[in-house]
Amino acid sequence: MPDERQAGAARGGCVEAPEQRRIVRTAIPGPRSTQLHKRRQASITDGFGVTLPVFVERAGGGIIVDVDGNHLIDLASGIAVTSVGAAAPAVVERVREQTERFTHTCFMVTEYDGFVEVAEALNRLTPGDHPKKTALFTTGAEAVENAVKIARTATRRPAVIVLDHAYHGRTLLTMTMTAKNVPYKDGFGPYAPEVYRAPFPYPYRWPGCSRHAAEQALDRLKDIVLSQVGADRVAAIVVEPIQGEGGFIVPPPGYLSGLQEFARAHGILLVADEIQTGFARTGDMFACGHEGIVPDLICTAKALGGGMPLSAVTGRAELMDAVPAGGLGGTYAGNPVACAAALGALETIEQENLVERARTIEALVMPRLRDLEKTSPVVGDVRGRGAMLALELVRPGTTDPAPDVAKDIAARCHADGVVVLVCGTYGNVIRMLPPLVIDDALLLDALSVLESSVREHVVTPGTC
Ligand code: PLZ
Repeated sequence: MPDERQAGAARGGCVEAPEQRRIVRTAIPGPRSTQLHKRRQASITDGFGVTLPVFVERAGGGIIVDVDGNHLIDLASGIAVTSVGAAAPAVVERVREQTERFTHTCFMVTEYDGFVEVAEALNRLTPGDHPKKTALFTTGAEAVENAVKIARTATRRPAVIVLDHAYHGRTLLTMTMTAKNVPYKDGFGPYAPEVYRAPFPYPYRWPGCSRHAAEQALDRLKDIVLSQVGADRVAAIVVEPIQGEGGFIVPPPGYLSGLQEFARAHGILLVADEIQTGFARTGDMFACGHEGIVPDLICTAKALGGGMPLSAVTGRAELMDAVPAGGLGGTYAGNPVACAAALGALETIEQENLVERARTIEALVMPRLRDLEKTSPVVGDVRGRGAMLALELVRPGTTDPAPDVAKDIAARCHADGVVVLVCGTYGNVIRMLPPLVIDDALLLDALSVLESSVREHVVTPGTC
């Protein structure tokens, strides 16, 4: 057991919050992480990848402490999960209290109030003031699968429309709905039927003038629905209001409202996948809020559970009630400990005004990313909203994706103690998803590391 954890155990299980400062004591990964990683390789399937083979001892605020005593700045939040930090006091306290009372009953066997309270909170917080109901599940993919099941039952239609660059999960249906082949789909087919794909308006890569991207993407989608699939066969259009894994792609103004208008006109349900964007991340409680759209169903997960596995589908009450009793569920759906954590996370998001905090993060970071875009020929585009920000790396003077450059810059950040993630259909986007509670000083330190990693890359001969 690492010394610091022993000290924590000696204090009666009370682990000290990590010092909010970047400290690089060893090579990253250090010797203890390397040793543990060897054990992992011998015992765990190669099917799981890893961004940074560092083993974590504790985490909190904007810091991850590894087993070698390095303090890494967290710009990943475990992929947009720990928005309130990885050990937020309100989450820890409610989880502790709940686990002492009971860890599980199965909500389909006997009920508990945490499930009801989370559902009430989601009905209140999600866009629109119409009557809403909620179903809780465990993972994001499960929420998307269930949204499709609900949409099919409510409309009695089979087809689902998804978009280029979309990511919806790894289960059979959600993998089918996901756009990118390697690593998500390759070799895992045959895929689920009745899933059709339309273009997503990716401003940086839209052929011709990006000013027409919203309108042209909508025209293509309408054509696919009306002339290829048949509008009266389409149950739902599923959209990430800002695409996550696909590369932090923000659709141009007018696209989401155009989608909503078209869906309504044809009795098609609009399903927003806000699994990555939800709960203050983009500087609004939900990314749908930036364009004022009100989806029929909204899928949430990640930040909802404050680090515990919890997901939800929230939507118009009459749609949610279309499924007969017993049609939805799951042994662990809305587990009581996860619900307790969610109540702590939601309380923190609201009380600490993390929506505003995400906007402040954008105001601190975006101007510096824009400078980087102007001065570094490998940076083709910078984009995002709130605390969901990204750089797209290209071959200088072109828009050709440069995944090797993204990988090299991420590796330099990692070596200097900053955890960033790479994403994008072409693997060439570096994304930033800091916990919303990160200190300004830490955030700016991480940004300086990112800036020098980009600049150092450029001066290294022969790499691009
Ligand atoms: N919808 C928009 O971002 C999960 C994927 C990590 P689960 N994104 C992280 C990986 O490589 O497996 C995600 C998402 C959006 C759905 C999901 C799926 O959520 O909780 O991973 O099932």
